[in-house]
Amino acid sequence: MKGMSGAVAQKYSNLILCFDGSLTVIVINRPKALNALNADTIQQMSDALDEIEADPNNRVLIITGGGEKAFVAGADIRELKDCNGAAGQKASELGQRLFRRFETSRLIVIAAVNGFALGGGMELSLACDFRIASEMAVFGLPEVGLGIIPGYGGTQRLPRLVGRGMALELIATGRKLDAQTAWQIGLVNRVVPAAELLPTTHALAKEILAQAPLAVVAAKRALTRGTETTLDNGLRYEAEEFGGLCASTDMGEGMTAFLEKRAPQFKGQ
Ligand code: CO8
Repeated sequence: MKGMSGAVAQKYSNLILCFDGSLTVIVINRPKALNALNADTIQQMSDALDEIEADPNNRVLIITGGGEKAFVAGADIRELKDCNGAAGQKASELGQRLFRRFETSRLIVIAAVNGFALGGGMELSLACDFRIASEMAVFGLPEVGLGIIPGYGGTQRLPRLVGRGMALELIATGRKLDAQTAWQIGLVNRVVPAAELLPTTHALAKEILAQAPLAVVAAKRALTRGTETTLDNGLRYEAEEFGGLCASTDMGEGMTAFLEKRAPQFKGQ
């Protein structure tokens, strides 16, 4: 895989997995359909996540799209068009369950958005912890133009990220956004030239991996739980997490290393 190092596994027909120490990259790889998410791909992503989470050494996950054009161009319209009401609701719930797992996973999940991130593809990126975009990225939720609405969490996560007014404008018009505009409204953390996307995302992952593992997990958990409840509850979660970390070996190591003016050797304990 261009721009990636580490062991490559190709046991999934629609995904490529690259393992590089504690970092894993999932490449969604159906370039002929612009990586559209069909039921098989959703299932394979769920299986891959099981596999990645089962190894405690894995701590950061990057999700990106295969080929030159797309991150993910949405749910697979060929499959969707035959959905009746009940099947549609089930399909929506299936994708929602997978995407929710990225949000609640102990892994830090980064979307490296390399091209079209439309419909379910943009929704996938919204369920990641943050998004880094190539200059070629195009975001949009065009579902209302197909007679549906975002069904993989877009109506819920987009307003939480960019505010209700902006979210409803984007959803109700189905308008597409270039990467720079996505950055201006706070949808992506940064925009980089296409060739820099994976190196930048890897460098970010390495920065995270250099920190105390339990602290990173606790920070994500506190943020995720806290932003879904009242401030008082969130502050309680934060204090609980803080207290838990004060009992960790890595806290002793981090602070001792600081005082001894050396790099810490964290053990994830
Ligand atoms: N599903 C299936 N096939 C797709 C999709 C898709 N979402 N997007 C592209 N493709 C296919 C095309 O049909 C085409 O296939 P073929 O070569 O066999 O005709 C191939 O990919 C290449 O696409 P284009 O020729 O259209 O490429 P262009 O460069 O001309 O256009 C676009 C690129 C602008 C990305 C265009 O392909 C497009 O508009 N795609 C559809 C985008 C879209 O509407 N996405 C939203 C889908 S609905 C959704 O995501 C709902 C999510 C919630 C679902 C919850 C329940 C399941």
